[in-house]
Amino acid sequence: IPKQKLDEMSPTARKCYVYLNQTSRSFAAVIQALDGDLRHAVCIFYLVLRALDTVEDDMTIPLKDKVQMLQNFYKNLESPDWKYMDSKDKDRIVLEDFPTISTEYRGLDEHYREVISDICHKMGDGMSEVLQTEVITLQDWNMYCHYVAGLVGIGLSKLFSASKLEDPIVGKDTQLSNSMGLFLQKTNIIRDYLEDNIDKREFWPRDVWSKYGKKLSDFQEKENITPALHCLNELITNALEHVPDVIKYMSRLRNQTVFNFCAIPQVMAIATLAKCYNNRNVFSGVVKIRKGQAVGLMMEATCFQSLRRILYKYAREIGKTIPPGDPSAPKTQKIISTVTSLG
Ligand code: PS7
Ligand code: MN
Ligand code: MN
Ligand code: MN
Repeated sequence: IPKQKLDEMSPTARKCYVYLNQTSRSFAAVIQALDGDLRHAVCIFYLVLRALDTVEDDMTIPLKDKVQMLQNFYKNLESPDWKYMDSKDKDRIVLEDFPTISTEYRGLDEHYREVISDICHKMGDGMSEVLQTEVITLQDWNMYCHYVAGLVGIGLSKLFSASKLEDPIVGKDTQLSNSMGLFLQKTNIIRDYLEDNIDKREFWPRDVWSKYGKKLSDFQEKENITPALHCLNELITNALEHVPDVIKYMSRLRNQTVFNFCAIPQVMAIATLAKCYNNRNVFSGVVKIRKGQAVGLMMEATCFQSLRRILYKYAREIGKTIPPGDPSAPKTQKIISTVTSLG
């Protein structure tokens, strides 16, 4: 943000950008590059959801209290004094200084406020529902991902259209916005197998992993590596099913800053999936794309043609590494052919 703009900003607005940069490695730069008043709306949307997710992730809050907090969270947007001082999370600042964020929320245009409040309400309800049940079927998996990421895509798309930087259809077509979020969230859940397992959180759907093992944590044992990889490859194949929707969604965007904001997380996700595919390190550590690769992707993903080139490249890379005897091989092959032949 230019220095002159910073000088004009109120102290609470300025603090919000400090919190954005403190709490997000992946979104801070692209949010700050957004045009017009969309930038501030998305910044506040991010911080509100970061606060809600910090409550969801806090394993020290008793279940009953957490359910109440999540369901009522959207009401805090209207309460100038609400804050929460008992979090130990690395991002606790957004809860401890929530009054700064809610002050900025209340200063937003009412079209933006409606979207943010509605998504926050639905996400809090969804998170509290999922807390009390296990992710069993693929339908459960899609449902959880809808609550924590599909709704983000739907809300962001409505903000884009409300800003007039994008056509009304972008905000109305919730199926495609949902897919944009699901692709990111599934990638996150697949990659974070070990981290979530250590935290005793299970996001891999049981109907899938139970075909390959007795317990999800058994995939950490060296002797189970073959079924573990088969399970991993099946989930990656499932995530790839969202790519055709991602391409269609991205083809509708007209504003360059909105395009970059949307494209960068999607190309990071497909590069991450390509790196995780059939990779045993998912079960023993963190699999992350290299910094240089990430920077290259961010610079390249600035127009529809290059975005498509990147998606094809990683899809083909996965296609080349399908191991013989993998139970999902025909399905994987099929979705890769679909993605690489889209006109
Ligand atoms: C409002 C930019 C662009 C149409 C906090 C962006 C956590 C993957 O928890 O921080 O650390 O493992 O790595 C972001 C669609 C949401 C979905 C969801 C809101 C894309 C609260 C991102 C960010 C829609 C629930 C962050 C979904 O991952 O996860 C804004 C279009 C927050 C997007 C969470 C996850 C996001 C996530 P963690 P990360
Ligand atoms: Mn969470
Ligand atoms: Mn989280
Ligand atoms: Mn995660």
